[in-house]
Formats: sequence, C-alpha cells, structure tokens
Amino acid sequence: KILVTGALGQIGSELVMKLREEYGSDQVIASDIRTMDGDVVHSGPFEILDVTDDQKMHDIAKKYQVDTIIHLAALLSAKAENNPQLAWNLNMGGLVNALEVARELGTKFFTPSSIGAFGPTTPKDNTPQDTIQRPTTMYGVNKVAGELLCDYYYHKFGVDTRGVRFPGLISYVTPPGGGTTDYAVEIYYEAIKKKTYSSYIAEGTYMDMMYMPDAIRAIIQLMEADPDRLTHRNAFNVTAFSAAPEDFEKAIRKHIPEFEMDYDVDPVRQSIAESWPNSIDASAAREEWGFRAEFDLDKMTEDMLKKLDSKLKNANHV
Ligand code: VAH
Repeated sequence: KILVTGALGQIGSELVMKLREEYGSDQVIASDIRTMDGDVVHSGPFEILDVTDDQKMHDIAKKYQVDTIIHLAALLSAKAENNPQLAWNLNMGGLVNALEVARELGTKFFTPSSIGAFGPTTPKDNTPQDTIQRPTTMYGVNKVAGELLCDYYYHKFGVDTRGVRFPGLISYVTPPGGGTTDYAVEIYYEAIKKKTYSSYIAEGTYMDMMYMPDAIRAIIQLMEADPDRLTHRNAFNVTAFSAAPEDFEKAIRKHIPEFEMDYDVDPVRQSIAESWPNSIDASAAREEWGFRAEFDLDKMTEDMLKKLDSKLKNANHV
C-alpha cells in the first residue's frame, strides 16, 4: 500500500488517481492537511494529515501497513521565499518525519527535488547530474538538504529512497501553489479565457519544463526501477524541454492566432528563475532507469489547450 502526502496538490491530485488506476483504489491512501471535494477524496482511502505531526503520520502508515511513502507535501519556491521560516519547518520538518516513518516501518520512499536545488554558481547550460549546488533560495536550501537527507537515510539506515529533480510542471487538473514556473500554467488558462497574458517572468528567461503526464510516469517508472541499476538516488535530473515565455507564446499562437502576451516582471520570482539552470542534462535518468519524456512544447500545448478548454467549458456549465 502507498501513502501519498500532499495528495491534493498539483502533483498529488494526478498521481493518486494514476496510482489507484495502476494498483487498485484501496492500495493508495491519499492524505493532505485539509479535505476537499473531488476524486482524490472519494475514489479511495483519504486521511487528514499535517506532515509536521510525526505521531499522526506514523499512526496512519501503521494503520494501513503501507510499504511505500510518496512525500509531496511542501511549500513551493515563491511562497517559501516569502515565508522562509515556515518553509523550513514544513519542508524539512515534514521530510524528517516522513523519513523516520519510512525507517521505522521499512517502506520505500519517494520525494521530489527540483531544478531549484541548483544555484547561480551551478553551470547553467546542460547542468550535469553531479555538480555544484549552492542555491540562494530557501526552497533550494530545502531541496539540497532534502536530497542529502534522503541519501543519508539510504546509506545509513538502508531506506530505499529515490527522487527526481523536477523542472517546472504544467498541468490542467490542479494549479500549482506558489511556484516560480507557474507562469507556464497560467498562460494557458489566460490564453483560453482572455487571449492575452502578462508574464511575470522576463522574455529570454529559459527554464526546464515538463507536462504532468510525463512527471507522473517518471515517479512510477523510478519507483518500479531495478535498484541494482541505480547509482544515483536523490535526486535524478529529469526534463522534457527548456523554454522561455516567448516560446510558449509562439506555441499557443499556432492554436490561438490572436493570442497576445506582454511582460510585467515580478522581481522576486524573476531573481529566483535567474538563479536556476537554463537547461539540465537528464542522461543519468535515461541510463539508469530508462526515462524519456514524451511531450515536447508543441505536443503539450496541443493537449493542454484541448483539455483545459473542455474543463473550463464544463466549469461554466456547473
Ligand atoms: C516552483 N514549480 O516553481 C516549482 C518547481 C522548478 C520549479 O520547483 O517552485
């Protein structure tokens, strides 16, 4: 059985449904700090869990006899930069609690890192799997510490920990909460609703991106990978493509020719974005567990606009 924390978030809300489809609804226990109407809560076991409550996490894991923990509960980069102390307590406190439960119950363990685990002194183009990591954001500090902690629990206690460094994730099911790459999600909503978008990230700012179906597949593929093939564990660079705001504008215009974008740069999120790589090297993930993204920018844009259009139309009919 699999316990997912942060199950109502951008990744969790889709991962839970995919895991329930693959392994059976009663095999996947979704948890989050609050409940919310919808498939995640109604299609299988759901528990209210604040991941800073170690006893509650232990009790839930024990109650369901889980053998895998997928720990997604966290504050993303922009929110973390605005509230660094809360970010440390939630991102690190939650992670330590989850790793301790994994150690006590002997479960497998997954938690995502991010391209945010790299900083301004990291080589920016084709960023290597193993390279300098001195991020200048609280989120990045959390991600580097998290990677080191997960590797420690593997080497010291034999906990089977695995992780990926996610790029910006784009999806139409649940919006991200307070990230720097969220512009790449907002632009699609605005393109459909208003045919215009004002980007808070400046023209020419390249970041790695990935469509959520590829991200979900990456998590499942890594967790099912043969452990003997893994020389890395926390965490693998993964990406689908590198893009700047104007690339999204061009891709969207192929479907909505009248779409217009302008810029209203947010200095906080712009400086976070500039401290991250332009593009990362994901060859280790390909070599060690065969990961290949399937959606490039154009293929993602076609699917995203189609799915989002019908979602927004249905929402209006409610
Ligand atoms: C964020 N979407 O913007 C997350 C992610 C690489 C970006 O970590 O904080």
